[in-house]
Amino acid sequence: MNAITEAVSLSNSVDMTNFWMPFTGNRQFKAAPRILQSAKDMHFTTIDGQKVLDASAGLWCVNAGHGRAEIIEAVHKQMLELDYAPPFQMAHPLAFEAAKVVADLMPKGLDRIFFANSGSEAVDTALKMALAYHRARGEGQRTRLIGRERGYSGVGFGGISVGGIVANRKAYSANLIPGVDHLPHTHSIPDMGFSKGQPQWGMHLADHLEALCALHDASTIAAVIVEPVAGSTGVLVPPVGYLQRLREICTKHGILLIFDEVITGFGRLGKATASEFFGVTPDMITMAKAINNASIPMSAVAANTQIYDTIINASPANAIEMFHGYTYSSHPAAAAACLATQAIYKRDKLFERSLALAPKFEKALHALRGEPYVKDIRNIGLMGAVELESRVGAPGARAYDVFLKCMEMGVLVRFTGDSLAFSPPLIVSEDQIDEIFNTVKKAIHLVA
Ligand code: PXG
Ligand code: PLP
Repeated sequence: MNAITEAVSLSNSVDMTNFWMPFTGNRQFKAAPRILQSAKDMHFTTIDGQKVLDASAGLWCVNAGHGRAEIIEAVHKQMLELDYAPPFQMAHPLAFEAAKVVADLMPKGLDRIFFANSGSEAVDTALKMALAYHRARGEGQRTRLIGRERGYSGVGFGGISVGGIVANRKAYSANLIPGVDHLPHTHSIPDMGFSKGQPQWGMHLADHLEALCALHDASTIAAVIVEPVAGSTGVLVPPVGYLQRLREICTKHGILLIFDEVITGFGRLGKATASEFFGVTPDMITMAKAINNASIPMSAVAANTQIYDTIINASPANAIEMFHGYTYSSHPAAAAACLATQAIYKRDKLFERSLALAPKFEKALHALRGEPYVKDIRNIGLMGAVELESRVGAPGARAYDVFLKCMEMGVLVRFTGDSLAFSPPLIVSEDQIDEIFNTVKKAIHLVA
């Protein structure tokens, strides 16, 4: 039985009415569902037993590959011992241990770790920290937040306000955080098409931050938040010098710089952080996903010591210094998974492996240049995208069809608009990299 028949028969036996699926065409999906049953290492298995190579590490998150026994055992053990501990006014040992392990991987100075459960919550947390920090140092007028066009920082009201994806914003437009402004995105195919790694063109776009400082007055701006590499909108790699320039302008004007590393964190670029990879240190880093191999919801903000000290010391000694936290902040199971995951990354040298595989990945990806409808290809580390020409009047349809065809041929890719995105687990083999891009090539020929 093929995947579609089996999945449709599942839809006949299971009532699919009640599950309101996230970021999914619910009607389209439920008419022809794609159901995953299990996963191990580099592969998912669908409900009908078809093996599918995971070219996207789930949603950019399963960096150590699927079904890692050490993580599962650590979670199991932890759940037997302590299933839950309130994180407000109480704690458990693994919370401190996980914070220490994460802090040790962060750039120097970003050593205070606040836990949340999703990238969206980490972003909200970091934005609140920025406001609290300026307030604590007597600059409470710094309330303005600066994001970027084509940025994705999750779906909380904070994230969609600083984010730059129209579809995520338009229905909520009147209720977005007031006073937010945006930098221009850095993508321009005529100027940087088919760049390998960082484009040479585009550093000047960071100077737009100076223009925003001139427009609003820098003294009203609390923070700038950008993804070092924009992931969700199709792997937009920062131009050479761009992040350095943002850092300089922020420092000059006393503005906090936040890197949203929910996708780039934990080895995607071959280092623990994109910050380390690019040699630019922000004031805060948001992370999630691969922090614990996506096995249990967990995210974090790493803040520099000065931000922590400023906020903490602004309150009386026995007061709660920051009114913020989640029921599941530093959940014991998530913390156990985090420790086990980080031990795997370290023992198996997966960040180094990612760095070493990047040239092979780049070569195989860019070999798609010249194939039908391929409009641009871009990459950095183990993340890459192929942008296809849109069909007239049907944006996104071509990439969707390629995604379906790849799935049928046993490879799961991600698509966004008319871009296909690739971010395999860091355990991917060279042969599997070839398998991914050979399949994509065939799929483009078959359906594009
Ligand atoms: N910041 C960044 C940079 C992200 O990529 C979030 C925040 C929000 O994280 P949560 O855990 O709240 O989803 C993200 C999430 C995709 C895709 O296919 C990307 C994300 C999530 C789902 C799909 O591009 N990124
Ligand atoms: N809504 C209500 C009624 C709550 O009591 C709480 C937490 O206690 C929340 C929302 C927030 O939930 P969480 O801490 O899981 O983010």
